[in-house]
Amino acid sequence: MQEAINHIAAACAAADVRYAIICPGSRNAPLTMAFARHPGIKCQSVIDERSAGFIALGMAQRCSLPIVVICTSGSAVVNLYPAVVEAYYQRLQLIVITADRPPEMIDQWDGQTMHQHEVFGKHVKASYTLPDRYDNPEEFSATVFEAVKLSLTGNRGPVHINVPLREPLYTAINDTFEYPQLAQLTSDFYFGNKGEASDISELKNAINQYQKILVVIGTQKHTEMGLLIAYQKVKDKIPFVCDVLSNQLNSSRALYHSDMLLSIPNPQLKAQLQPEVLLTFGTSVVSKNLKQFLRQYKPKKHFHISRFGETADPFDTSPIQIIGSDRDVFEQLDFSHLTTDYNNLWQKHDDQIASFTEEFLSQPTFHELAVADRILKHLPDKSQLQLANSMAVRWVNILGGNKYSNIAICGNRGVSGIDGCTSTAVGMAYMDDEAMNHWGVVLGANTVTLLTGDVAFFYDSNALWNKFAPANLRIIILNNGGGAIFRLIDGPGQMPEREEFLETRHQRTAKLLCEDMKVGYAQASNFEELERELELLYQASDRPKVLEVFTDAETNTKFFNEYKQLIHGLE
Ligand SMILES: Cc1ncc(C[n+]2csc(CCOP(=O)(O)OP(=O)(O)O)c2C)c(N)n1
Repeated sequence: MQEAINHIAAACAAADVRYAIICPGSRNAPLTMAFARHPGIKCQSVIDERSAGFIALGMAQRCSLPIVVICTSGSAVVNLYPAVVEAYYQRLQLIVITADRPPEMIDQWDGQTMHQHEVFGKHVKASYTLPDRYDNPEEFSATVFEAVKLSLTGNRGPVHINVPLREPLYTAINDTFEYPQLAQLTSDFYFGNKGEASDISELKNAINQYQKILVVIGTQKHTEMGLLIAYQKVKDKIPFVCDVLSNQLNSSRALYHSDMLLSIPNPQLKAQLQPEVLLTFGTSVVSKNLKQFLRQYKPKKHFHISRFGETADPFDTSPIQIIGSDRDVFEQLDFSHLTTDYNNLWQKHDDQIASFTEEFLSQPTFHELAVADRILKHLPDKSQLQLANSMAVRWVNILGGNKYSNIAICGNRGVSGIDGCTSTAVGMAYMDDEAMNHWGVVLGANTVTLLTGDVAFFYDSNALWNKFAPANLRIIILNNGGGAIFRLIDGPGQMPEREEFLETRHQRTAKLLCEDMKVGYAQASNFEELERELELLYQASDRPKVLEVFTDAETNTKFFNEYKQLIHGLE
């Protein structure tokens, strides 16, 4: 049996797997041995499967390589589910390998046994259950190679490989394994798998016919050079709205404050800003105000441009799908007839919000929006920012955090759970710490900062329960004593159950947890402490560091409401 299992590791290595996260267990011991002894695969141990899934996801967010996560049978498998779903919606190349019992043992009251075949349902690109006979190892490697390739093909995504394992499991404890030599996935595969380019005549006609062309860039993993070049050509004529996870156009004069701009309840202004033609790139947008604006003030035509095509219709505008590279599409379009009026209108309002926000945040009161602003201004150059769900990602969106040059921003907006944000940051920091010499990874170890709320942090505190917690990781906890989002969003405001059942108020701090996990810890409760601790936070260390910033939820709410009111009053 072990020989067949070794073919799984060999096929993964041939398909460019360099990293595997392995969770403990007995049923998966043959897999553990096969991967841990493979000379081309670096393995790390993570105990908690939910955290392991998100660590692998953070690694996949940071690089182009397929990332393997392995666990034992039973409930261990479904603890990977949150990360699998998130990877599915973020289109990340996660290779989930689960040990299973042989089929005759399912439903026989045996321990750690459940239905694992296709357990991730529609949230994987494909599910495979390998044979429970081991006399044809080539079948194992062929299936696994295909699975990893599928994960990397077109719109990426997770795949599930379920491996029934029959006792005895420990036949090869002292063996030195010989792995089969398999044909490698060529680099042409990565560069060659573009979709068929679309005919763009309808797009050309629409651009020629109208004046108000709006570009909206949703979540994208990397800066797309094609978009950057296009932007330089048309920036005076076409507004480019960059959502917080768009990773585009940093430090140029694109629009970063559309969230607050479009919160202004002024129908005349919105009618003026309404696009005739909408061009979208990337996937989802964080800004609810932007979504609502586009749903209500619909363009006459919406084109979505992507490499492989999409099926989503987030603004209810029936987008026409254009398959092609941004650069190729833009190069074929002529914008010479456009005036600068429409762009000037967007730009004027965006600038106004930017300068008003600066002025508002210069007040001495210590509240979370002002804290987030200071943090953004202290981020080290060329570093990574991971944003936890809840207010962290929203504050940075409101502040146009993506305008700061050289900061790459990620977040788990696939299904927006608070359950794996810290683990994702650990995975991302680990990849940067590795800084390996591979074209898929940015060279040089960078700092990764996680900005998180207190509930999200405590929810996923097992993220730090491993030996490799990377030294380049910095965690900033915005501790307001609960899920303060439920005070800030429209709806739950005065609901009597809010504090107990939504906000879940608590008195916890991260101090003891950090001591326990041997992680650096500091606190701040005013601007002076915050400035001082932010300076210290980014000094080099051999372990991760946490800075916990305490604010008062009521003050945060009061100032945010005041900020919104004042913005709504801007002419
Ligand atoms: C797994 C999961 N459970 C529940 C939620 C619903 N939820 C969204 S935000 C939030 C509270 C987060 O609180 P915290 O991390 O302290 O951030 P804050 O609201 O204070 O910004 C909850 C429970 C979720 N998004 N994901």
